Amino acid sequence: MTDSNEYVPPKVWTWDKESGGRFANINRPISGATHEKELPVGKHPLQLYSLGTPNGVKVTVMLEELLALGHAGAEYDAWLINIGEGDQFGSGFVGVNPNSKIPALMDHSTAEPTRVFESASILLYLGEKFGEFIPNDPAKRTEMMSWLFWQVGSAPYVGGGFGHFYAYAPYKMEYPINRFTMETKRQMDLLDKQLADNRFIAGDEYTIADMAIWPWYSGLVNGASYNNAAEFLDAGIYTHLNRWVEEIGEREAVKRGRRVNRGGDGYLRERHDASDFDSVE
Ligand SMILES: N[C@@H](CCC(=O)N[C@@H](CS)C(=O)NCC(=O)O)C(=O)O
Repeated sequence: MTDSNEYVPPKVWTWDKESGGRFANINRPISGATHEKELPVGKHPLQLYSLGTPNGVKVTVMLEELLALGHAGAEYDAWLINIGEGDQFGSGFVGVNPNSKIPALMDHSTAEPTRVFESASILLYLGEKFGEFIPNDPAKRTEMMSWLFWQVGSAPYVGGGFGHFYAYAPYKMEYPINRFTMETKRQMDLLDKQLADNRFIAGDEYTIADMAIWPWYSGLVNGASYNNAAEFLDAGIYTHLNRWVEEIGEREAVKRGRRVNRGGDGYLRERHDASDFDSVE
C-alpha cells in the first residue's frame, strides 16, 4: 500500500462533474427532476418503468411468475427507463419514484392510482395484492421478510461497492476492491450455508426473497456481472449457491422476466403482451 496519492478532503465538498468512471455523467448530489417528461401509459393496470438490471429483473420475474399462475390482473406494460441517458430524472418518473431509481410501478387498478417504488416494496405489494409467494405461516413469513430486507441492505455493498470499484471506477484501487470483495464473498458464503440446508432462501417455499436475491447473486456466480467477476470471486466454491442459482434459472417465468427491458437479440426493450416474447424468439 502506498499513500503517495492520498486524497486530502477539502473543508467542504463541492460537486466535481469530472470525477470519472462509469455513471459519472448521471450521478448528482441533488434529488428531483431535471426536465419535464411525461411517462407513457399502456393498456394494462400495471405500468412498470424499469430496466433489465438485477433490481429491475426482480419485478419482471415476479410479474411473469404471477401470470404463470394464471393471475390475469398481473398483465403489465414494461417501459424502458434508460438510466444512462438520465430518464430517471424526468418529471413523470420522479412522480412515481422521487428517489429517481428503477424499478418503479404504477397500479391503475386502485381507486386512485398507487405508486410503488423500491424493488422489495414492489415485490411485497404484488405478493400481497395477489396472495402469492409470501408464506402464510407467521414464522415462515418472518424468515422470508428477514432475507428480503437482508437483500436490500446487502446489495449496495455488491453493486455500489464491489462492482463499482472492480469494474466501473476510472482506475483500480486495492483498498476498496479488497474491502468490498471481502464483504461480497462473505455474503456469498452466508447464502451458501443457508442453501446447504434449505431448498429455497427462506425454507421449502419459493418466495419473493428468492426473486430479490437471485438476480444479484446469479450474476456473480455465472459471470454475467462486472466483466465476469466469477473467477476473481472464486464463485465455484459456493456449491449450494450454484445449485440454487441453476434451479431458479430454469424456471420459465425467470427466463421470461430476464428478457424484459433490455436491448439485444432475444430481449424486449418494452413488453406489452405475453406474445411479445414470441416475436423475438
Ligand atoms: N434500493 C433500490 C435500488 C434501485 C437502484 O439502485 N436502481 C439503479 C439501477 S439497478 C438505478 O436506477 N440507478 C440510476 C441512478 O442511480 O441514477 C431498489 O431496490 O429498488
